[in-house]
Amino acid sequence: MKLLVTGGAGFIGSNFVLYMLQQYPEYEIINVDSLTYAGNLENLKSVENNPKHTFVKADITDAKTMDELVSQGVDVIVNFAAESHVDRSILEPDVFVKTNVLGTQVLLDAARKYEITKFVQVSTDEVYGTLGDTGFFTEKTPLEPNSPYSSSKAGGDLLVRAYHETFGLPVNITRCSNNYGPYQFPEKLIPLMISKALADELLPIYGDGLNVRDWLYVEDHCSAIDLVIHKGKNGEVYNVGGHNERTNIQIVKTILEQLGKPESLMTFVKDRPGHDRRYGIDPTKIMSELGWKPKHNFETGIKETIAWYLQNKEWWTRIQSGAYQEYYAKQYGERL
Ligand code: NAD
Ligand code: TDX
Repeated sequence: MKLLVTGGAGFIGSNFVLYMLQQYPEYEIINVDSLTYAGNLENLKSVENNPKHTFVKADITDAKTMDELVSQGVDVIVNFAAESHVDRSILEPDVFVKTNVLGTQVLLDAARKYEITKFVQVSTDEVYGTLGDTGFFTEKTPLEPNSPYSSSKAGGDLLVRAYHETFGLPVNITRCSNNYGPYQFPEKLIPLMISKALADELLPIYGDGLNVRDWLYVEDHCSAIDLVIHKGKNGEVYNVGGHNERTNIQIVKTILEQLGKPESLMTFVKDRPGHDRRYGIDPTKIMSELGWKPKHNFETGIKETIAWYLQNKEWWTRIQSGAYQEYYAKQYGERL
């Protein structure tokens, strides 16, 4: 099998490439990534000499290059490439629409032209909007995205759906909850708080800190996508999550406790505009129809993740570069 993986130098994409090369040493992977601030070839160091893995630096909105790549006998496309950070989408929505909507359409056109056997769109629970205190997102929950990020992901999802309905393209959409684990860029809650706590800096908690996210260890997301590639019924959406709901304050306190740092580092800052209150996934469909089961529980997963960030300090200090500092000043300048 030959896979075109987009965004495979990012957090989940690189974990997925490493996972697939290990699970299926006979599969070929073309990994295409434009290496934005979030893409990092260091994540792929262990497979740089693997002849089954080819890295191509290109943008998914570049139709000519995507056509050329898919024409090389690709069977399956897994689309991870995206602008992924909600706060950045509030500062600069345009690039989110370009990559997450237009980029998806470019890939769908190439998929259609070369009659690939599966197109997997890696999407997010954020397209469903927000939950109140009770209930869960199912695949039938209406799409009510609230941020430029989630609305651009919903736009991509709708195009994927349309290419199935209109052209019969064999597609699946996965909608996973918040991931955590190695190689996550330190702008996202967990690695940001780890890096700040280690530096004894203030940890910025938006609003009252009682927003709830449903956390899944990244490897469990990879195993879900693996199953969808091989067993997903064409045209279907699969929600992915492990029922690990935590408030942001609980997450931050866990990190501080593990690192032996004081809770006085927590500081409450101005809320994120349009901040979704709660996400919670009902994973019944992927569990019962495809037999997916997460392997990691949150308590051990978070410990392993903190240990990884402690052991790989160079990885994240290197990427906290000038460009990141500029973003951070824009994002938090008025809050801290
Ligand atoms: P990330 O920001 O870490 O990685 C995104 C990757 O895409 C980067 O390597 C970047 O260089 C690349 N990229 C961006 N624009 C591109 C373009 N125009 N052309 C080619 N490559 C481009 O994101 P992530 O957290 O790994 O998320 C991966 C996917 O999973 C995204 O589609 C995201 O919406 C989805 N998702 C993420 C989470 C999460 O918790 N992180 C949860 C559910 C779904
Ligand atoms: O500094 C912070 N302080 C804070 O309180 C940051 C960065 C976040 N938060 C809060 C906002 C959210 O309630 O923590 C929660 C998690 O924030 P993020 O890590 O930015 O994730 P989220 O907005 O939930 O989106 C993530 O999960 C779904 C990913 O970034 C998306 O790509 C994915 O689709």
